[in-house]
Amino acid sequence: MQYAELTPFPEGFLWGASTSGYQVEGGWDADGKGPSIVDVRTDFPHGTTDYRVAADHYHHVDEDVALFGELGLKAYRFSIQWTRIVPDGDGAVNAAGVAFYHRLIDGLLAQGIEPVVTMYHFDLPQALAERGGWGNRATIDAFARYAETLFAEYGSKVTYWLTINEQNMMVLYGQMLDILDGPLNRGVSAYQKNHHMLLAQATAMARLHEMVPTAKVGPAPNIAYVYPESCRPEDVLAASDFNAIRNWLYLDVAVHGRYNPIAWRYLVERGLAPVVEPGDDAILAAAKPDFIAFNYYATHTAAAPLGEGDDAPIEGGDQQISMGEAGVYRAVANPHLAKNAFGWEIDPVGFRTTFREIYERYHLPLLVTENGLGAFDEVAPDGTIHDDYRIEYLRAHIEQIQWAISDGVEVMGYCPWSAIDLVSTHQGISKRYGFVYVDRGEDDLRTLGRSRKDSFFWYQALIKANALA
Ligand code: BGP
Repeated sequence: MQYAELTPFPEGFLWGASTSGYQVEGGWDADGKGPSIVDVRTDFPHGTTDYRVAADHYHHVDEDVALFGELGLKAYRFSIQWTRIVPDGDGAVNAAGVAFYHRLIDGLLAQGIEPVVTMYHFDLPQALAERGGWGNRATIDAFARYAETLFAEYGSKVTYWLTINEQNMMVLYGQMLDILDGPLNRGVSAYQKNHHMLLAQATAMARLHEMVPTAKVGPAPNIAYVYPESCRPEDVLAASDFNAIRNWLYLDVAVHGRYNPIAWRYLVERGLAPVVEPGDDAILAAAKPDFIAFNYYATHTAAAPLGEGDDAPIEGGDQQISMGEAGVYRAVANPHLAKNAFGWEIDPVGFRTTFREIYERYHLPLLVTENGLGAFDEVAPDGTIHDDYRIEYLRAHIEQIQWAISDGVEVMGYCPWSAIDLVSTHQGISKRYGFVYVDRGEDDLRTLGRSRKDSFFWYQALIKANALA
């Protein structure tokens, strides 16, 4: 639909930016922090760094927050590392870890920046992984206790909470990217773990509402609308199946407290359905999110499967490169879309479609917690960083947010990935996303100094105007 005039961004729109704890902080064992599954990883793709130093935000926190203030952020979405707060995942609380996030949150509030806190972003405590990870129901209780600690500590300062980052990506690609619960637990079905994470999420949402009635909480999956390759009815069905398996499974449980029927049928048919214990349904049904946060990078495109055994799976998928599944759908490239340097498609209009689909299904306010362009940024001899390709990407996506708002979708804010350069989930630090450049290479830590990219000044002006120029 087209409009004579677009609706302006509302007053108080949360123009923000995002990071996650393990990808930005470094200080992986500082001040009593315990190891998480990402800290103990050794199998990094050739030539890419681990997470021990990352962007060293742990030691640059005041400088970084000052830069976020200068950028004019209204919100900063970050994650708390479970192992800073509870080093072994389920035991004593580490006061120094608690203090670090007070310092961060207080710094943000002093700059007028709303903290948006993710409780868990891929960094399961290694001690819990050694006791069965998400396959062990005890991890649900450990997460609930950790969440209660966060609410008791930060509940008076933080309004916006996110439960689990990209649970759907952990289930679909977690083993490949080593972000679910480590190599120790590969024998247990990812959908049993998923069920336990859904219970952990529901428990945390309900507990937050009891402990901090003014707080607002939402799930934070990666939602990418799936197009059919063509209007051939079989392609449309395949896209509908992949939408149910990739997207709606997670949001239906989070919002309605019950499994999506098509996704459930898929799980049963494939022998993947989790064991649901008495009482689980009531836990899922009792929790109600206040909003939906979602990460969006691009849509996917699906075609009808060729037939059991005939589908050649695409090798090496990730969050944005789907692999297809024999008998369910074939993953195909969308010929109408360009790709970034890492093979991820770029689809701003699909962003608007994704907003509309989510809003029509769930009728809850939407907060974008990730969207952005990974690229190999170059520093010019005078120290400037001309990331006009990133500005283009962000501009095109922000335009589509305004179209979605004009469509009547309630959009709370936009937190692109990432506030500052950080380490990718599987492609190192050279795949940069930030408004702020961090001077380090994969192996060479260099100065770890910070500089503002061109996108920093562009976003600063946009936030000030509360509008696209
Ligand atoms: C999302 C994750 C982030 C982040 C981002 C970019 O899936 O929530 O943690 O890293 O994608 O992906 P990548 O780091 O693989 O480039």
